[in-house]
Amino acid sequence: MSIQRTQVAIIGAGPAGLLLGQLLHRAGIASVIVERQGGEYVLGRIRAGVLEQTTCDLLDEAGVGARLHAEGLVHGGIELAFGGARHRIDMHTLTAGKHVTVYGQTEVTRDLMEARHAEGLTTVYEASDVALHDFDGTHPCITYTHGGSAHTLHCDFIAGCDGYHGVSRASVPEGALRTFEKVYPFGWLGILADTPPVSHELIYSNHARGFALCSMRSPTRTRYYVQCPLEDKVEQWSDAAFWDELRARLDPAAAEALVTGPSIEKSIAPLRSFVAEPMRFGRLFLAGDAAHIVPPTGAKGLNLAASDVRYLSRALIEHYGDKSSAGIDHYSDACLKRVWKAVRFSWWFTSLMHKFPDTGEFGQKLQQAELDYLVHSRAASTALAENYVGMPFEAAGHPV
Ligand code: FAS
Ligand code: PHB
Repeated sequence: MSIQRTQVAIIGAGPAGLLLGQLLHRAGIASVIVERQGGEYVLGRIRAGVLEQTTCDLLDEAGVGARLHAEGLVHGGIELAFGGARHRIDMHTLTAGKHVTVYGQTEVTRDLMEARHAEGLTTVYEASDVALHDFDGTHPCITYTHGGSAHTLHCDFIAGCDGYHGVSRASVPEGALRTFEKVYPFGWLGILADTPPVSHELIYSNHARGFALCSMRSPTRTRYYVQCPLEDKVEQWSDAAFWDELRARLDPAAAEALVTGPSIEKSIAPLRSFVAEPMRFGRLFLAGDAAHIVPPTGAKGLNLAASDVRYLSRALIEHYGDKSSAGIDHYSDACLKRVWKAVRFSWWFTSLMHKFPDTGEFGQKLQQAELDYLVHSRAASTALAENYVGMPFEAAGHPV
């Protein structure tokens, strides 16, 4: 049995937990991260690909932005494909100079892991039976098993960064939490391949056969998705079947330009919108997917995790530095104002771009009409652009 102590116990070594640990360390605040999986397993999960500028700024603040700036692809626009044609949304112009950066979540996680290791900070991988205690009091702690031994980690605060299926939200007393959820009647089948991108920017395609997305990780590595039935299993989809379906959902020019190759990863992700309120319980703070989930259509999941960590790191730094609890007391409200705007945008963009079994031809005609309006209205395109590049942090009278 080991007894340890730190200032902030972080559960989960995904992007939220690692980024929080790094920002706290740079402010002289100690943390220990406890992670259920091994490091290679965490890196093996292929997820997000698009970073908002505010996320990039935060990675710079954490001292891990070098490779991002060297290898990340700066994108000023996206393309919407429908009715056999592609229409570019010039986000850079419509948002007076903003852009997004294409840089995979795997690389963000790797950069954060390497920085934490280089600083000699503690991350306990392959920890099991993680449990949270006394976070409604002033002396919280977590217990866990590692290497066959029981461990207790005493702390001042617990950051629940353990994702949608984690233990943190599940540890909140019954009735203290309100949840809001919408499950979509389809999933995304994603493929990673070492092939050149079909276009230099992302293509979101609304097609009668279903949604498709052409994304990338680098000039030589692509990430593609097709909407698929919820009951599909990834084993049903050969590479050839995937490429044929993707090609069938693209405009003729993109279909012609598509370069196929063997998949190096292939997986199906379900789509849901989910928010848990509030995001703070005494000395426990939920951040990232532990508190909310969005369908990946708007590329918001990882960026929302970074947004929560921005608020939480500033609140904890204020607590230890200025002995003020203002940021801590404001944490949940500040996060949720931004979370719900991203949840709405992700729901709207998902509703616009996907084929819904229950809305039939009338629903598809409405989608075509909205897309036609969207690409020909500066006001509508601007609304899409400013949400996609990321809403500004509101000066809410607290550290932002
Ligand atoms: P994460 O889920 O990344 O990390 C949580 C960590 O906690 C994990 O490492 C987990 O092993 C650990 N953990 C869980 N339970 C624990 C316990 N009891 N004890 C200790 N550790 C525990 N977003 C996009 O923007 N675009 C996408 O295309 C996209 N695709 C996605 C596909 C999938 C299958 C999933 C699940 C999510 C996807 N997302 C996407 C969203 C994703 O990028 C998340 O928003 C992002 O990973 C959030 O980061 P974290 O909050 O750190 O949660
Ligand atoms: C990705 O590259 O994985 C990606 C990009 C944009 C999205 C979703 C996923 O909206």
